[in-house]
Amino acid sequence: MSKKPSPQAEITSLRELIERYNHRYYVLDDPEVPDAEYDRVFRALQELERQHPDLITLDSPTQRVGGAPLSAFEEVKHRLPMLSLDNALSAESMADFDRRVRERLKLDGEVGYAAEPKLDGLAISIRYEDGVLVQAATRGDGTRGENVTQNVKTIKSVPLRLKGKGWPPVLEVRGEIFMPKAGFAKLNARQRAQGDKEFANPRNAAAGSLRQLDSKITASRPLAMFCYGLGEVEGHDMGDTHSGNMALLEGWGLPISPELKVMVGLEACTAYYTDIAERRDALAYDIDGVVFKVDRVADQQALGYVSRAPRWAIAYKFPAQEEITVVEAVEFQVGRTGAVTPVARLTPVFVGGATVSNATLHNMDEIARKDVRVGDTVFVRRAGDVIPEVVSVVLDRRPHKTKPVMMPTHCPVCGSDVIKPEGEAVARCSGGLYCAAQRKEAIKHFASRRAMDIEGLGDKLVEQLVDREMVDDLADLYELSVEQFAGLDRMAEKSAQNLIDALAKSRETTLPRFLFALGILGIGETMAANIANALGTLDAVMSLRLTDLVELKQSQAKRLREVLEEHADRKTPIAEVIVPLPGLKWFTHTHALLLAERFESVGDVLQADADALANTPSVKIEGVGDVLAEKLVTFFKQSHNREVIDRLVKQGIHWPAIEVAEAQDQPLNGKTFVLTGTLSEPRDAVKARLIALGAKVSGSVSKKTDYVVAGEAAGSKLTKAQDLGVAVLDETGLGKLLDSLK
Ligand code: D41
Repeated sequence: MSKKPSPQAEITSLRELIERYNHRYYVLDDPEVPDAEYDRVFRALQELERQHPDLITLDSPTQRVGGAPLSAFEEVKHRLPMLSLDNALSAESMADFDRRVRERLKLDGEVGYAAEPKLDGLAISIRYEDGVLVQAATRGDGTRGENVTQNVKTIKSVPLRLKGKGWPPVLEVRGEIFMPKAGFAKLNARQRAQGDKEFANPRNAAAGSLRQLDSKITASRPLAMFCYGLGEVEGHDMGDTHSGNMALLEGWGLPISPELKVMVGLEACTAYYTDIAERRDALAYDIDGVVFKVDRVADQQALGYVSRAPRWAIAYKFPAQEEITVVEAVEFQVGRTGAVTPVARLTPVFVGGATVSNATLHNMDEIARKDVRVGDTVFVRRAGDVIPEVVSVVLDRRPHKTKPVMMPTHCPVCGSDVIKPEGEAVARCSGGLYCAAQRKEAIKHFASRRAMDIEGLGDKLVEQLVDREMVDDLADLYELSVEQFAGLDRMAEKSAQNLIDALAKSRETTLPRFLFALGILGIGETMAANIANALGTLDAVMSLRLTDLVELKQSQAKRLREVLEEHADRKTPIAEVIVPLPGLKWFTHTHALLLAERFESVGDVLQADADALANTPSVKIEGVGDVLAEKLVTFFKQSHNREVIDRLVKQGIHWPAIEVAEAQDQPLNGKTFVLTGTLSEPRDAVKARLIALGAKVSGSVSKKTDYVVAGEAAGSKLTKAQDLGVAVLDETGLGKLLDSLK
């Protein structure tokens, strides 16, 4: 029988085990054991340390969160200064940097650079003595920083004790502390739920978290760190290259960037920069450029420093995504659905690689929340291909006598009333297609690539057509002649003819495209396809009744009769039954319409037996609920809509017949898929294939999801699927599943 280990031996082995689990989980992103097992081991260590308090050491994992809140941070003088980084903001200045390096090193050939994304976080210095974390300090002014040891120790990817062998007795590492995007989103959701202030961006959240005097708060924040360099090193030589040194750190359990690579020569560096720029949004953390460092340490020493910045390193930054500028005016735009959106007209500013002179303010609630006023200096943000937006106001720079922005009471385009339904954020122009703005947007949508795909009928042209009253409705488009088109600004005979040809070509379409092109509120591409595939013909769609789509459940029918019995006169026409009915929360306008399709008066409803009152729906369309059903039926009921559709069909718009599949025949019927990450073919193509097999494709993961198909760089949806125990398929897995259905 083996002897029971001493408490000291047991404590040591538990600590090693926990640090190994931490490393696997937080650094390698490859958990070794389930959370419950981790918790068990952790509690066992806590218990042993409680029994033997004399055995507690600073590097014990139980000491990550500990001690009372500080009253202030101590100052720390860096043994070696923390250097700053020079910036390159253009390809030319990046090329200049490389040329200077080659000249100073008197090299003919190309230089090897260690390259990695530039994290948008906070620089930190962490000191290990005899392998144990003894101090962590912020960069401060580069010479003196703040002692944030307690806080840094709460970051699980930072080892409290170095792994393996061969580390120098004194090892100071430098790196960046940051908050991954997913953790930032969760933190802000939590702040919002608690009524606390949200953070503007992950960098601010990381800074705020690291600067907490109470390390328990820091411990609750999802911080991470990557090492990017060395500070003081004593008692042991490090390697000859920066990349080699980073590999050593990695071997000792320190986190380094998974993107770190050596690039030889300027051209390779530029390619690396472009690649990272393209993958920027898919990365799990915010970055603002790429850092290049001459890889050979001897070359670094030969190059030296100028005023605290190494001559051997450069940050090649992405164009700024945030800038400040002035709001010159706030105007209101009317969209296709009548939504009146406030837009800020800005003093033009170069941001995120383009000049921005307009930014969306979303809606009045947003304006009020940010308190944006005309004359204000504001931060504008433009990331990737998203619409530029106003992020916040610089209140210090607000001029005198500004007034809050008000929503106009009348549509700025057609003068109709602007209506904002209670509880909704969006105000709408009530003018419908009477409103030129809505008409323009409806036509632009109709002509767009994914709708009727009328090539060459761009926004500017549509605006002219409506402004000159040449087009009042969608059908008018097909009645125009070459001469009429040629009379427009910037239109030659040739392009007018091209447009006529494009219109002719667009006549051959599909029913889903046509339904989508009509621009019915709430009917997107997927829904249009679902409707077309369920019903097969335009006639079937146009003759839908609410009773075909919406079901009144037995229990609801029963309750409805009770309430009507009590509250309504039998002679009251159904259309006049007051909504909401007292004591019947679910009884909406839709239900009143539903009844009105079948019953004249309250008396008729009361006479019908419960079975007859409860509808059995004859058509089930995936995703079409009560609200959408009502919009759909109402749209096709309106005579002007029917008339436009009739004329479009008379002008030769046609599509191939659709075979209506019996729902039960479809192999993936009733299965819900979520697609995430980058797939090897367009997501829409995969989606279409799944829908064709009867599946539903949803945008978010829930317990009802049957499969999550995860491509490259899948993020939070994949994590959620794993949390909920939803089956996850990679593309190969999906291929196999589809093959098995053949
Ligand atoms: O990702 C970063 N923010 C980053 C910052 C990085 N990847 N490498 C860096 N390398 C250095 C030198 C070359 C001085 C070791 C840095 C920084 N410095 C840095 N961060 C803040 C100031 C300087």
